[in-house]
Amino acid sequence: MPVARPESADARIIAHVDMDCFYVQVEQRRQPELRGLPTAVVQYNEWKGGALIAVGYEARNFGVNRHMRGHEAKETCPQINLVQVPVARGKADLSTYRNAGSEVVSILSRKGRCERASIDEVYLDLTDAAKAMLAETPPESLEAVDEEALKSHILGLKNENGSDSKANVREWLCKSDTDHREKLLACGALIVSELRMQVLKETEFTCSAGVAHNKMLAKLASALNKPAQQTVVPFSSVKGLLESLPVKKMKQLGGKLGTSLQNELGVNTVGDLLNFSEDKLQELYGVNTGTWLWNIARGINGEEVQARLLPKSHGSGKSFPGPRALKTADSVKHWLNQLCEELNERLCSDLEQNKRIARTLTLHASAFKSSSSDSFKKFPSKSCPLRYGAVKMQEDAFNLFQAGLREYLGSCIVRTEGTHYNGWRITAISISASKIMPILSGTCSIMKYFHGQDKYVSSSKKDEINFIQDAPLSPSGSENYSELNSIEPQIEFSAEEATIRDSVSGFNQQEVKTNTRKEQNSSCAILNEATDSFTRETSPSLSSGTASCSVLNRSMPPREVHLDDSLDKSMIVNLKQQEQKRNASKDKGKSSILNFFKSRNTPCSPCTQEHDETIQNAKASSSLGGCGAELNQVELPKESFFEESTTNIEQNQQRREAWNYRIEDIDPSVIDELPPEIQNEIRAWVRPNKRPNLVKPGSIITHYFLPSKNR
Ligand code: TTP
Repeated sequence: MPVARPESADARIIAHVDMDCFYVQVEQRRQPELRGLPTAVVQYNEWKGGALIAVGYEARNFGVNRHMRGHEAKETCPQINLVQVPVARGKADLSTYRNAGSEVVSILSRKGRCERASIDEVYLDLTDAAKAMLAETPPESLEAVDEEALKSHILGLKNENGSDSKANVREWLCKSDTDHREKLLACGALIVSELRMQVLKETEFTCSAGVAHNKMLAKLASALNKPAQQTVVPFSSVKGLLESLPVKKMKQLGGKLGTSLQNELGVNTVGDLLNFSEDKLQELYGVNTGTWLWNIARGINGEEVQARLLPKSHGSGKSFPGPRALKTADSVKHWLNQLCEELNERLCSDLEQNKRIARTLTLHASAFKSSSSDSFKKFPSKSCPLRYGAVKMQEDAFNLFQAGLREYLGSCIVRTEGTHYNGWRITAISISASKIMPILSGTCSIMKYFHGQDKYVSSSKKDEINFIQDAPLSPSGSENYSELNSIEPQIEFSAEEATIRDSVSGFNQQEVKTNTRKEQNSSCAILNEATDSFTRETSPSLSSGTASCSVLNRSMPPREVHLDDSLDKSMIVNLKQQEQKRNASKDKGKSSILNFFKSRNTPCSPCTQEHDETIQNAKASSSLGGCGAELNQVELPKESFFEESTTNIEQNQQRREAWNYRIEDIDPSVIDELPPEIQNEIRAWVRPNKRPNLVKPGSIITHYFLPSKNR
């Protein structure tokens, strides 16, 4: 939904920079012999030569467009060069393009606040840079104006395309008797042309840009003159730009809202909106949307450029159209494994390069049932706390799929294993990692923890620990940059939630050792270890502390654990506040532990053995109040606790750790539903002061949850 934001009275200088036929340029840089030749990038696929996803400007001159398939492009332009998107794990691998985008971002971000809006576009707030230029070297003082700046398109400038266009542009840029805002805009144009030249020099890529007083106008302008050009929108030209702009071309009006404006109000251009009062628009579309529509008709848009160079979520997905739809659990598992491998790689490199970790794993799918009246029912998205490591992620993703499928089919007895076809088909599936945050600085606990841990830490791991210590405290931004290969909806990250605690609750401490053996990727292994350590260090500030520390003796050598002096006090306050807030808002009736208890005796519990760690982590997170409120958690299967044996005390203890945080959140009515022999024990937990620290070997509850053969 669009959000109406008032514009500040002070003039801002905003640029939108968009790469030209980006994937084609990346391929042409890789194969310079393709430069200047008609070229397109095609998504691998045997059907009609695959789908075109990027078309070079030379090919566009021959009439090739992105809606064509490879064969049609060949017919239209026989000499076209079709380059296939790199493939990895049976699906498109966009890492080359992503990295190329990052190269550009690193250059563009040199002059002001930079927001990476997609794989190949950024917004820049150049207000400060423009003000500085105006104060130090105003355009009118320049002896020579850069050639690239002289090629700018200044909207509304007379004789813009005439023979003396450059002279006109020079005159506009260097005008001394104009208003302050226009002068700043001229400075912005000079800065952007310089940046674009720098991008070309350092990356060999061309880009186009729009320079205006707000994001909306800058974005509209950048598309007006492509490739390798820039367009400037003076205040006086805003009306002219918008009055003939088709309403559907406006960001956020391409869908239902735009259609409604067309069909119900006869609004075909943005300018047509000027015929409606703000009251009328509010009456029709609500206060917020009404005001937003009224604003955009006048070119008003107060949206800030967010300082964000990194994506807010990572996603990996694949579609299986038509006959390629997945019909068996085995095939779904196979593809989920591929997607998880890719996602895990990207998360690990994000961790390594940017010192960030993700907290939530979400699965989305599109499905249909072959014989059902509600065949249009949506496959529910499912989330759980994210655990690093491809194997764990694969297990969790498949559990999420099974949970989603059960709900989708609305059936209690669903076979989700093997090759049996159950009448469902999956036409697209994706997983995403969200709630990404920097690893907190302000504590050197992790460093301390690893000090002397050489047997666990390779040299590269040591580097990583260093950056863990150096990482910034707060998240780098609060808005998503949607990756193009991801089909997930973007999940908002609230800066308010900048705590690592919930995320680390998802890491199974028991697996620390095995991770270092099992996981190939050192970053992930180290993260599991590091975050375990972090849990132990930070928990005391939030709960009693002793319980969280007790696990130290298990998988790691003993060490002194204390709340690090350098742990930022404000962070602790912040964590406590969040804890209280979550406590207050939590819907007890929906806590995952409640689900667990409920599912204990329901016939809907799945017959398949689901991995207990997911459940454990999901439960831990939920009981910690982490994501539970907003996530569609996996229903907890009874089997998750059935695998325990009485000798596995540490494991029990560990599970109890997770419960300990929020045992008081258990709805008392749930306890009443339990068999009397375990009610007392649960009640003892619920009374914090009397809560035992350890599950006793002979604990009734341990027996209760054991498989019957072991009872
Ligand atoms: P765009 O910026 O939409 O287009 P473009 O850069 O190819 O061309 P233009 O000069 O007109 O801006 O997309 C950026 C890249 O994203 C594009 O090169 C390929 C990729 N992409 C897809 O993979 N699928 C899509 O549907 C679209 C639109 C783009």
